[in-house]
Amino acid sequence: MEYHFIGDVHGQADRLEALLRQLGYARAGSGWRHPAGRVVFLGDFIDRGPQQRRVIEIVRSMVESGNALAVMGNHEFNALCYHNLHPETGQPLRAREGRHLRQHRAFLEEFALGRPETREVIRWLQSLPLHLEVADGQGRPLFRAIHACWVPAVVRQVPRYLDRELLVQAATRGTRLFQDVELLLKGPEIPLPKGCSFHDKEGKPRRRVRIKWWESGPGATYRRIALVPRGEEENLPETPVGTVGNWHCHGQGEPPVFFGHYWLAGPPRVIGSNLACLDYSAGEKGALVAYRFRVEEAGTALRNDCLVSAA
Ligand SMILES: [Mn+2]
Repeated sequence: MEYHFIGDVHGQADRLEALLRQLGYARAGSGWRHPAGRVVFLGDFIDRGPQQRRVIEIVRSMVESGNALAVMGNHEFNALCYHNLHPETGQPLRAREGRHLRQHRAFLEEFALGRPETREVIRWLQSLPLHLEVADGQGRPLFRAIHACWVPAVVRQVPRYLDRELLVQAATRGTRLFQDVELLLKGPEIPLPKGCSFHDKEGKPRRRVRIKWWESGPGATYRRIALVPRGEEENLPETPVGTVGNWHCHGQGEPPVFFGHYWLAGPPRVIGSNLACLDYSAGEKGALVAYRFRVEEAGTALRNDCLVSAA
């Protein structure tokens, strides 16, 4: 038995099908099937790319036929908020304008706001878990899957599924659930030291920065672990982040964590013996990347030769 973890698809159905073929899947109805494997999609299948409908059809039919599992990404979460209204104010949970509209345009072109089929797809997106741990026959954890960042203490306090009421809470800034969902689906962000800032890709000055949590730890420096547009690194100090930046809580002996979200570049590589990020920017020009995880090899270190990619 194998699990095939697939990173952020972002509307690239052709690449997804090429990758499934390489992994040994064959077409079955509107989805795909493997004789001894199933996919685990790591979220962010929607937005950006040109084939929203086809990607949703593939992912959904594979999940519904038991040929795949999937977790929710920040783009699916944002879509839930965009398409749902606050029960008291009647306003969308995510404002339908500016950056939010731009980020969601490719989806809206294929699934117009308010149409019954759009509402149906959104309801299905809401059925996806925020985090997933799969155990073997003896109840020992085999692996963990999350869109951006697995923090055990946070995962324990976040419900797996968002019903209507929890969705409203998760969309409301200031609630604990809002903070927790941000952390799991977008990853940790830390404040910069006094006087420091950098410019984001829209040129806006920022005083908080997203980090490579898997390289974090009290001794890591801001410059080394910050995720900033190219050229902005030099605005960040070479001083250690200290305790604010200690998000690497996945020691040896913990089951492997598979995640996406981080738009990595360069040749795909596992991050460590029990960590693999599978997002190599397939939403733009990068490859779509999978990790082939054999259940018999559970407990051994993750390996680069298990990575499979489709350009
Ligand atoms: Mn993402």
